[in-house]
Amino acid sequence: MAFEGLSSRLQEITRKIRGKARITESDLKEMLREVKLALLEADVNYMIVKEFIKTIQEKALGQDVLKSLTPGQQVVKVVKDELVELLGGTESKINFTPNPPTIIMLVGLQGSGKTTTAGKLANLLRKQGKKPLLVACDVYRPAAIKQLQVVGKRTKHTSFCK
Ligand SMILES: Nc1nc2c(ncn2[C@@H]2O[C@H](COP(=O)(O)OP(=O)(O)OP(=O)(O)O)[C@@H](O)[C@H]2O)c(=O)[nH]1
Ligand SMILES: [Mg+2]
Repeated sequence: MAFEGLSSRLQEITRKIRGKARITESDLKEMLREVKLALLEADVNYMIVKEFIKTIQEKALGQDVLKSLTPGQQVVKVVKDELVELLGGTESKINFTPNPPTIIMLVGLQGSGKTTTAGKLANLLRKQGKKPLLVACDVYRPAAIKQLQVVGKRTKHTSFCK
């Protein structure tokens, strides 16, 4: 998922609604439409976005949020709580072997994004002070080596090994 710009966009959307003394159902719909677009543009799966918006709408309408004294803040809280839930309430960590290298296996259907994820992981690990190595060993898949080079170059300082 590409989250660049998503937080500032959500901040902007919620800022507009937070200060409102009264929020109508159509204000809520308008805000949710903007949230939906922001999430879709950040590459979040359409079905997940649909479910996410539906849950927020149900919670906001069902719990008399709009009739509360601080509807804007309540709505923002509902959105925030759901977003935390969506992104995973728990954090998972990679277990590193005491004897490097740690080998990470990515499993997925063809074209599901394994190579791209390898590049993203390398980038993340490099930022954490690790020395990721992307090793292209697949000589059968067309252009697999070239693709890994391109993906790896984008992460700049990742070491390379053909
Ligand atoms: N929109 C979007 N596209 C992605 C994402 N991850 C990968 N892709 C694209 O999906 C296509 C396939 O990605 P790869 O990383 O090559 O997938 P793969 O699982 O390594 O594919 P194979 O090695 O052929 O099995 C590429 O065009 C990627 O740019 C993502 O998170 N969002
Ligand atoms: Mg691949």
